[in-house]
Amino acid sequence: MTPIALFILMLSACNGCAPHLGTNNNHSRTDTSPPPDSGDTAETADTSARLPPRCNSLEVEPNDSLDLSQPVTMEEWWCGVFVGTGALGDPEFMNFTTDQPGWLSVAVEASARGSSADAQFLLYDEEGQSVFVYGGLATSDPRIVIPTDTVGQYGVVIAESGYLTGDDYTWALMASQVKAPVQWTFEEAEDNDTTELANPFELGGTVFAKMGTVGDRDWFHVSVPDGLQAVTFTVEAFGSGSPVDIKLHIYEAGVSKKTCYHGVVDYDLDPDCELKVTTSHEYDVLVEDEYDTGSSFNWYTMTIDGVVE
Ligand SMILES: [Ca+2]
Ligand SMILES: [Ca+2]
Ligand SMILES: [Ca+2]
Ligand SMILES: [Ca+2]
Repeated sequence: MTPIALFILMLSACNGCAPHLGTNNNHSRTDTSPPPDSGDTAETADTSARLPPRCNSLEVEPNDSLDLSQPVTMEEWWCGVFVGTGALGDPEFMNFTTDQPGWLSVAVEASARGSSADAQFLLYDEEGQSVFVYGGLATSDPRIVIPTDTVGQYGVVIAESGYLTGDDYTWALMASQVKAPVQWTFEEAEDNDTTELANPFELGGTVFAKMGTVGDRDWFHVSVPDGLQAVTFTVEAFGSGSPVDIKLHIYEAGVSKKTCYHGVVDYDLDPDCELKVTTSHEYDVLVEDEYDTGSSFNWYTMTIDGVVE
């Protein structure tokens, strides 16, 4: 069973509930008490002396279904352990509420803290949007950084990739407000899904955009001046915490010239490519999500610039 199948199974197991936080679980941000039916609260009342390093609070089992999802406070490390002998390991359902729009970071640390666990998580919001978050390029610990336009509740399901459990299979979760990890000069204007609707792009600018829906296609058009040797197209997304894997198709005067999948090194998922300028000065760029996952979590920026001869 793949990790994705595991998550789907876990979510479908809870009374057929969709991945959203229902009214039965409507804890406020300041209410850090466990859900009503989650068992004896004494388990948290007496843990201060036993808190592991760099942990503000501990999970409360059972938290293995949406109904038992545990509210956690933002800006704090919530720590737990994958324990037990269930076929699906020990899923950890947690939730938190943002109190202001802005950028949100959700991070799970395991291997960075010496844990044996290969942690992954599913993040979902009240709209029913969800995203799977795996380890990054330099670490097996998963983290996501996304813009949040509105306040609201988010759910996190943390799981061990092989459903393994044990005393050394620890994890730590923190949701926090962060600064925007990127800068931009303008935002995309949908609908830009065809060449005719391409957003005009000024050389030297940076667009902020999203692969917002399944099937989203973002077209941009740039005219470049005389005297350029090449045009560069640089994406920032996965490397700055976005879950999206972007690819670019570049057209010169309507003719397909290049498809860019990654950066200078193959394992950098963010395209960074260059096209030599020939006789034409008209370029169109089609931005696509490699896996067409489509959600408002899937942000990216793209800079188009010129290389002078
Ligand atoms: Ca646990
Ligand atoms: Ca659990
Ligand atoms: Ca878009
Ligand atoms: Ca679009």
